[in-house]
Amino acid sequence: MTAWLKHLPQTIAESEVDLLAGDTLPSVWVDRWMRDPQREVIHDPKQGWINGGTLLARSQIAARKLARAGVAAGDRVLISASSSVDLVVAHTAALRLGAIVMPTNGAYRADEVAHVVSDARPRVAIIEDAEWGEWIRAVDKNIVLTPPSISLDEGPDISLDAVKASHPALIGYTSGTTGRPKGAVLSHGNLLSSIRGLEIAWRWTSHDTLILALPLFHMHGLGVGLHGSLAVGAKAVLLPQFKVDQVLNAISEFKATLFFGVPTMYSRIIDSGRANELDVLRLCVSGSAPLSSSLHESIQRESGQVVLERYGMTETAMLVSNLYEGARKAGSVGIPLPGVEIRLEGDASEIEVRGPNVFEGYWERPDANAEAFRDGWFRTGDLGRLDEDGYLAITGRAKELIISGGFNIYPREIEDVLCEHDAITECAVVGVADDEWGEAVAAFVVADRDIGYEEARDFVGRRLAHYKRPTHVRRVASLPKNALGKVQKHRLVLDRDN
Ligand code: MLC
Ligand code: AMP
Repeated sequence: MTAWLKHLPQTIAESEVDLLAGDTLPSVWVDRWMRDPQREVIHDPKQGWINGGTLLARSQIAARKLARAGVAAGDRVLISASSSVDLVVAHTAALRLGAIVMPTNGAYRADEVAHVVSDARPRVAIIEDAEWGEWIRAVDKNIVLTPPSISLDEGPDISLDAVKASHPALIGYTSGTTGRPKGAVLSHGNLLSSIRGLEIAWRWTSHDTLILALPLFHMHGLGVGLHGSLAVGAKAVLLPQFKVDQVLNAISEFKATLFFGVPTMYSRIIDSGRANELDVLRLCVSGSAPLSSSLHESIQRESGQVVLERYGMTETAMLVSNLYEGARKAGSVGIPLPGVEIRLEGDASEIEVRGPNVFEGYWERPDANAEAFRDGWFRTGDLGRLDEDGYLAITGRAKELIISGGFNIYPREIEDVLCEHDAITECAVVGVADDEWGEAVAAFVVADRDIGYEEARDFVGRRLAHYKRPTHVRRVASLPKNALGKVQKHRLVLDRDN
């Protein structure tokens, strides 16, 4: 039996599942907004509720402005801003125009911004930080800059919504296994099929209201929370920051039914002593990083909510999920979502995936594509085990990756920066278990003099996003190496706290 049939409600037969129904996300959204223009769709603290009719009109105007600035179908538009109605309008406008959106983490510093800009060469950058403008223009002075409100001249009426499922929609930057971040190109069909799968699996309907405090520059907040809410005609309440009190107050104020978060968010909700207020929700979802069994149990004990854990990636959108009606197992990410197939390969049992949600490849990186796929299956770099019910547990990673508070950190990037420090001759960075963040960054340095914790953090923080700063810094006489001179990271262990 196809594993994913377990996600279907009794009312839907396998033959009725059409993961590309509507063809593209913008066409599905536009259809909803035209059919029910009065319906409230998005709320932000500044603009309040915006209905479908307003989104339709505002995204059309924004698209004309982008077109006037030179954006044509297939051109890239970088978007980096905190969550707001304006950001949603800008994003939907770019997609309706057929542009490829590059959602970019606002914590990036100059080098990180320069890398994605020179790699994907956006025509327009929608940003809220003047410093970013300088960094972007240093790469290419012709890139048009605008705040999320799109303060550009409006062009003539143009035809929108002409994209097809096979056309590229997003470039999400991720480092995969090695090297500098690569752009994973997701098509409209990839994104739509993932949302259609979640719509079925999580019984997501227009009656739902999601509290969305995740940033809108990653798959979790953008590709699941925002895209899904817009596609099923549900409501989304945007919170530009994650503050426990604001989230819990919003749940009650907006009579919310859904909350999606990373484990660090759930851990903070437990620490607040207000976790019982999650009890009114229809569904709590966790993803992007492992949810420990103890946190899963605490949430259930405090609120009665059995959190549904799921697993996804930038390259694939959502892959596997626990069941809505059926077991939600702590420590497991569940069963493949509709249309998704998984297999475990090699001695290490690497998780490989196939399905309409899986991206075609990295932006202008045929070399990386050759490594990323094996016989048409995408190699996730995660290791897994299947139990007797077909539930997948993630048991480890083949790729060098630290996940801190749901953000991915690649040790190599921090090592390269630390090695620029004039007192550091060698260094190695590893992830260590951390109660709040899941994992934290530990740097082991060989240095001519003592490098203080603050000095190392500042040094990294000036060059890389804040969450990549080391939480632990150790000066060591030498790094453990094997006969070939490769650092044996498993032998780097913290003996005491900073
Ligand atoms: C903030 N800090 C972090 C951090 N976030 N440090 C390590 N890891 C992080 N993730 C630092 C700040 O710089 C600050 O340092 C200190 O922690 C306290 O900051 P804060 O204001 O309390 O943090 P906050 O802004 O509340 O951020 C915490 C958070 C955020 C959990 C809300 O990290 C977050 O939004 N995480 C979600 C990431 C996400 O969306 N991932 C999805 C990836 S998609 P100092 O020194 O100034 O005190 C994906 C696919 C899939 O993985 O399957 O979903
Ligand atoms: P990203 O590249 O930011 O999309 O992150 C994807 C990675 O996050 C995956 O390859 C996993 O390693 C990890 N991940 C996502 N969801 C989970 C989860 N529920 N449990 C453990 N790891 C997860």
